[in-house]
Amino acid sequence: KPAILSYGERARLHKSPAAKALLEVIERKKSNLCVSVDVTKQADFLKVIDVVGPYACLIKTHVDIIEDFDPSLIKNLQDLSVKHDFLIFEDRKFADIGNTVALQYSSGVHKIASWSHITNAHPVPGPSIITGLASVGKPLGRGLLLLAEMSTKGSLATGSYTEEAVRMARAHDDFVIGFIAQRRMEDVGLLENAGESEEDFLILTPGVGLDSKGDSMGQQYRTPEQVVLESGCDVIIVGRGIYGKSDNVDVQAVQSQAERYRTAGWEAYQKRISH
Ligand code: S5P
Repeated sequence: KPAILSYGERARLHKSPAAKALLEVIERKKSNLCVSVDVTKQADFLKVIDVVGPYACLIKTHVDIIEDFDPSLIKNLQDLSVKHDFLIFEDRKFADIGNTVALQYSSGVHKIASWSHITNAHPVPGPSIITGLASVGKPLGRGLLLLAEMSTKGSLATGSYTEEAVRMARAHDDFVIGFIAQRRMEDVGLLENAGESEEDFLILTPGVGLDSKGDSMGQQYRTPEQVVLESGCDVIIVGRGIYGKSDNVDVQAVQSQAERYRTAGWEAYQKRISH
């Protein structure tokens, strides 16, 4: 088996500005940790991000759950992204026809494309969802992830659906930079990048927790080691495992969890590339 390339080597080879930027941050900060900040108040949102920022390569948002949203939040988020050197991923999960998703991505209250380096979409409408989003995001140097699999119990995104997602990405690799998935998907030919192929999709994986196996609403957790080492994924996405209970942000606890997951993710990666 040929040696797996490091994040830094992959950054140098990558053609997508968004993928390149993410791989560079990962290498620079020695962090493959994406923190998902699913809290509903601006103040908590910014507080958590300021605490976890130094440990994260990427901050994942659901901007539509912020109750007191106003445009200043975006400016503050961007300032934190510069201060702590991370990229921004609005987890919008677009799922409509091309024309509609282009409007949802560019317009409305949130104007996602103007600030989010990376976003994601369900492949369910077919390739037109990619061309719709690309019409807005590509000129801005943004990148798209397709949801090829989900972390939840009973997910329908399996088998031929997952395969079709990979096929769609390959046909649009000028804008699609990778997948939300649970594994490398080598059965559909997604190889660990060994520098022998032009293709280099990133695999970002939610459903990661060290202390819990799931929640009461279908979420399922695996450990960073299972995700990065055993399943060959590139980035771990961790939410409640880090910020805990959103109604009471304990800065000390949030910081130590971020540090813990960052270390676990990076150690799993080091084991993977040394194999
Ligand atoms: O399959 C998925 C895809 C996503 S993007 N499963 C997920 O859980 N997510 C998102 O990851 C979900 O929307 C949430 O924001 C985060 C997981 O949060 P946690 O608190 O369970 O770690």
